[in-house]
Amino acid sequence: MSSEPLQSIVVETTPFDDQKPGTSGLRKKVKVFMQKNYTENFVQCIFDALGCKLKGSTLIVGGDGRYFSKPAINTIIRIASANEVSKLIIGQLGIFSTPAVSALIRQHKVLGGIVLTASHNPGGIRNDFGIKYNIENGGPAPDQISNSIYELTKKITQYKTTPTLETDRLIDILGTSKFNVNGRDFTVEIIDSTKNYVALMKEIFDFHKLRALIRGTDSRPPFSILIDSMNGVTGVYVRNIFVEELGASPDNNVRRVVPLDNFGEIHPDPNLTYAKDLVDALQENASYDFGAAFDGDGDRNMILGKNAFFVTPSDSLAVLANNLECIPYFKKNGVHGFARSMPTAAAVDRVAAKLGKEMFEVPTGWKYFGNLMDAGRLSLCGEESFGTGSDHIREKDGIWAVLAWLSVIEHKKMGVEEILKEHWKLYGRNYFTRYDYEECETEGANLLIENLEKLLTEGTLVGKSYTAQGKSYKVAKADNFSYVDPIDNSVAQNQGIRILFEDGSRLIYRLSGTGSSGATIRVYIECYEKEDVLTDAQVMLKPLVEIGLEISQLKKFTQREEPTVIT
Ligand code: G16
Repeated sequence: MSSEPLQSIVVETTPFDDQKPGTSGLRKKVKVFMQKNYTENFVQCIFDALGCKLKGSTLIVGGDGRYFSKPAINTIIRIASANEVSKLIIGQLGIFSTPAVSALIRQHKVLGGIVLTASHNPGGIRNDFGIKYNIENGGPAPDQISNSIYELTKKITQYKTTPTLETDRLIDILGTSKFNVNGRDFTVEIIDSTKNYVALMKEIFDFHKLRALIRGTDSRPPFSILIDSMNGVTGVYVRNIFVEELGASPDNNVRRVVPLDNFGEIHPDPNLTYAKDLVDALQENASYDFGAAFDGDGDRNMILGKNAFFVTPSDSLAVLANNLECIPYFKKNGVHGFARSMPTAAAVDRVAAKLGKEMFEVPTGWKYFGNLMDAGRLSLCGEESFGTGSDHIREKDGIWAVLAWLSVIEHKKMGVEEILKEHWKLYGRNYFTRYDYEECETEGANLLIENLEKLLTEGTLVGKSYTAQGKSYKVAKADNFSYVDPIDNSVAQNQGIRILFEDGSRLIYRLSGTGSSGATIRVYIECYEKEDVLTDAQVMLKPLVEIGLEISQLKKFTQREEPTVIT
């Protein structure tokens, strides 16, 4: 608490040429953010991009607690105070999951929030840090705001700060501190990181039923879960929700639930490669009925059944869409439309068609769902990149997805594998896999995309047949995906190269927008089978994978024999 009048100052600076936000905010190595004025410049540009709305505003600030979070938050506090922000609401120790920030922005009806995370990218001094801005609906800034932030970073000459504002231990202790900066009040409120989010989950789901599922009843044995926070921010929420509220055992049902600033040197990305520990744990111990993992900032999720039966995110979305009525939130609010990102397999489209719901296909990036939700046309959406969520907030939400799955399991009184098999029997199966080639040479990756674009321009792909392993596929359409937002008519172009075959199979290529070094090439492969629903996905998709590598000449452009990650 300080009432002594403080004066802000103006600091001269020069622009950095690498502050273009990616798929979701600016993500770079910690050492890049540590450069003199680097973080300051970016934060000032966020504020400048907000224009006159900033004056007198309140913002939420917090993140996954990764290395460099505290100095970044202190910088934000000082720069906010000098830019006439009225109040910052910050998670204790700087901790908020990404979904929790979204929930708080909405609950407090504030201007927006700053989320400090590089999501699923590794943390620690040698790894990644990130800053992203979320708007008043709680969602990631749309392209138009990110672009104006980027334009400002290219010409910034000064930033404003209050160097004498004492930030030492400010974010460690709950409570409100008031400052007087340039004669104006500036407040910093430090709040509990979990309280609001836990209350929201209790409104959405029937915790009584979920507790009975996990603890067991006289007529039903406990449903044994293993929830893995991968040393990320969800640890604090998992302890609170699954252990304290739902009665899970702190020793047997949850793991890696203490958030670490370097995630214990693991890659906190919930997929079959980086969450292999969890897969192994479920394979080794058949008494577990269910497994789930989250990424560093808590917006991604992976769902596993007994013996580590893997649910693709695309199937996860379709199953939830088909069963939403068992969740109190949807009973109360109704189910409007569904949506998925373009590379996500089209399993949910079949559910939408059957249930007579609107269905949207948007570019990769959660920011593209926000307008549809705000317009009341979208209730549930997901992405193949392990994101699932609903219109309760405007970010994807890992813990929400797990609670939704447990609700479906409780309602249907079936295990994960049984639920999937029933679903495929009813709808057929969209087989899907994604090949990631991480940290490739940027030049080779760009040439690969340019070469594909050339094929599109030449128009030689359409009508051509490709054969591999005795299976033939004829190209029906090939393009670079573009999207017109049905609400504000904004256009997003060049969102991924699509090769669509006559039988509905698809090959998609795009460069990741979330990496911090080199280029990551993603190849998405999908086919649909009405009857043959129980073949292993990698076996089923092998011919298409071969064709995908042939068309793109991936090995030639990257010198890579194998992908880094297959999901
Ligand atoms: C971000 C976005 C997601 C997107 C994902 C993958 O996730 O929020 O909407 O699907 O990136 O992006 P890319 O394929 O460009 O790497 P997160 O969890 O990293 O914030």
